[in-house]
Order: sequence, then structure tokens, then C-alpha cells
Amino acid sequence: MHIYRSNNQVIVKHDNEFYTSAAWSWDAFINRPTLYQKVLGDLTAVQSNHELDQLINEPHAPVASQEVWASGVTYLQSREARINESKDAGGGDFYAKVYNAERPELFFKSAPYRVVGCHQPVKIRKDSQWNVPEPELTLFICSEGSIEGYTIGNDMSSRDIEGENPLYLPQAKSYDGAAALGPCLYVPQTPLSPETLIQLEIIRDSIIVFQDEIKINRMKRTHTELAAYLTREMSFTNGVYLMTGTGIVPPDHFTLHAGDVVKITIENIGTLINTVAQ
Ligand code: DO4
Ligand code: MG
Repeated sequence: MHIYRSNNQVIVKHDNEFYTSAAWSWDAFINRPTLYQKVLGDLTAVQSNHELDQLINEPHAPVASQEVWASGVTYLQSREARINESKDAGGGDFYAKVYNAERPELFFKSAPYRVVGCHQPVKIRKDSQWNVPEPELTLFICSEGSIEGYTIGNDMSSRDIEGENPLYLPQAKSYDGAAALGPCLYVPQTPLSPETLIQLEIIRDSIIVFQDEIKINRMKRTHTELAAYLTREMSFTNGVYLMTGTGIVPPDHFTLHAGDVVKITIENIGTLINTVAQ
């Protein structure tokens, strides 16, 4: 099932039927263990309404009070890129070590009010010359620590800033328009297949200037391992989103321009589309 936020309504799409209820509020609705079963139960009390179909074309980010965290260096491609970009600063060793370490790299990505949804603009920093999108499968973890669903994340990154000094990571990763999530929260009955494909397309002046894809089974770590580390000593009252890291890195000469369209598709979840703001 797919759960959308639109006009302050929670809309559930399940088996090509659409449901909503005034009694549903985002935080309480999604923050439940065994979410799939709970929502199935909720649907028995409401009528399907096909007019809701229109509302999910312009969904809000699937976020009300949820913070967004992110994992780093979980794919070989990210490890190599980071070692390269930070070698002059002496940061290469840290990225090599964290890829193999038991403890993963986890960092705070975004406060909920800074997250943008599908079709809203993402931004590049004015004090940065080298910017890329990072297409990332994103977990929804409920306050009890279990993974209840998935969405698509774009972890916009300023590679020159993080490459200059790894201690600049928060500035390279967290700024207005740096985190996009959507178009919905996907809640399957069973965990995502390891064969699930992530695809990235960057379109400039109607031409695809970069595209690539990767399966989530190329990730070094498991989803449950990442969720367990994040929730070890930190509570999230309304649940939390966790981006799982990128396995797609454009070549070093590539940087995003204003007006570029970033399209990220993850099988069964949907497509997250954002244009880089002017
Ligand atoms: O350590 C830098 C950030 C890594 C990251 O965002 C990723 O691997 O996706
Ligand atoms: Mg990332």
C-alpha cells in the first residue's frame, strides 16, 4: 500500500482503491508497529473514493514531525568517491575505515520543516561549485524501532565542501532544499526485495545528461543494522526517516545546474522528481 500526504489529509492507495478519513492524522497514522496490518484494519471502516486520485498527483513530503537522518559510505561507489574527493585534506582514511567498521556512519540530514516533497525545488548552495543528487532508498522506522515502510530520498550534497574537510559534512549536507522525500510512504506486507532497483536520471534542457542504476543488494550493510544503530540511544517520538546511502555517483566533472530535473525511481515505491532551484 502507498500512503500519501496531501492538503493535510492522509490518503491510502491500496489495490487501486483510494481511502481517507478525517480521523487520520499523519504522525499517529504512520507511527505504528505492524503498520501494514493496522492500516488494512482501518480501511475496513471507510469507503473507497476515486476522486482522491487527483490529490496524489501533487503530494506533500511524507513528513509531519519526523526528522530525517542519513547513512554514509554504505556502497563501494560512495567509498571510492569520498576517498578521492577528500584525499588532499587527508580524509580518505576515514572513509575507508568507516566502510569496514562495525559502527556505520549516521548523520543528521534534515529537520522535518526543511524537507521538500515531489515536484518542489531542491537547492544547491551558492558557496559551492560541485553539487550532486544522491538517490537513496529511505526507511521509515517507527518509535518502537521497527522498519514499517520506505520512501525515496534525495540527499543533495556539496562535494567540494565535504571534500575540503570531512568536518564540514553538516554544511555540505544540511541546508534549505537539501533533503527531498516522496512521493509517498510505501508500506509493503513484507520487506523490500534485495533485487529492488534504484534509478537516477538528470535532465538538462530536455536531454538526459546523466543516468545510472543500482540494486539495493549492493549495499554493504543491512537495513535492520542501520535502524538498530540509529535507535540505540536515541528516541523518535513520531518515528524517523533514515536515508540508506548512495550507490550512484556521477563522474567528478559533473555538477548540477539550476533548472536540472532530478528523477529518482525505486521499483514499487514510485518516482521522486525535483527541479534544481534557480
Ligand atoms: O560521508 C559522507 C556522506 C556519505 C553519503 O551521504 C552517502 O554515502 O550516501
Ligand atoms: Mg548520501
